[in-house]
Amino acid sequence: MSDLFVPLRFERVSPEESRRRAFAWLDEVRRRRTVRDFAPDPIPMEAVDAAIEAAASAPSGANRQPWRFVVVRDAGLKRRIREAAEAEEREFYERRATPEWLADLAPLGTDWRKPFLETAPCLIVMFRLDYEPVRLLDGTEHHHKNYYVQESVGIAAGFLLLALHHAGFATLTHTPSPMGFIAEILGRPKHERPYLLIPVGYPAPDAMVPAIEKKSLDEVREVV
Ligand code: IYR
Repeated sequence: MSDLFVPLRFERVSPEESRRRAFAWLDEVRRRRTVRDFAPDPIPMEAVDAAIEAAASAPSGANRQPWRFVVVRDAGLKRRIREAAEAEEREFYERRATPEWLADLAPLGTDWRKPFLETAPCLIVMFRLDYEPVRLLDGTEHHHKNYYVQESVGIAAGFLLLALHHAGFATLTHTPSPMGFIAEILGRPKHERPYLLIPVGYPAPDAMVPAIEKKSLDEVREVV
């Protein structure tokens, strides 16, 4: 056998154990909420790094791992990101958003103000890499393509949100649009495209969340 393969490490558990684990996990996952009010308290950064490693273990097209995570802790950078995001968001709420879109957002109580971009002790900015530049021997640059980038990065983002939740942190999946300003402020190379901005921290002691519900199993799943 080729030594390009190694034995799978897999623990097969009983159906009862699967049921127990699945419901315990469901219970934990359901307690995750998107939080918009953060405490300024610091969080243990080794735990954030472990969550990023968990995210980076996600499956990806041809295992190309087309992502990059930038952890922003610097107060000056957070302020610049907040100012630029609020300018874009103002434009969105006051001009670009359709009435239908604004009506859909109303239950969430959001507006153009984004204080959490400064309050949260850290912002994880996820970038998608549609290709990676490779310098060839003749000095020219080749763009090595990545595959299924949207799918891959979406899966990694899901891993990240749950890993951070499991570690005891609150998160917000924030997508100011357009997001080009983030790459500029963080001085990222042009093959890195901003994908998600995830403030991470502890919730403010008086944090409130919208009273929204998830669709029931019967509404989201069919068995054929
Ligand atoms: N990006 C804006 C608007 C917004 C859009 C959606 I879709 C949301 O689920 C939430 C917000 C903002 O962050 O306020």
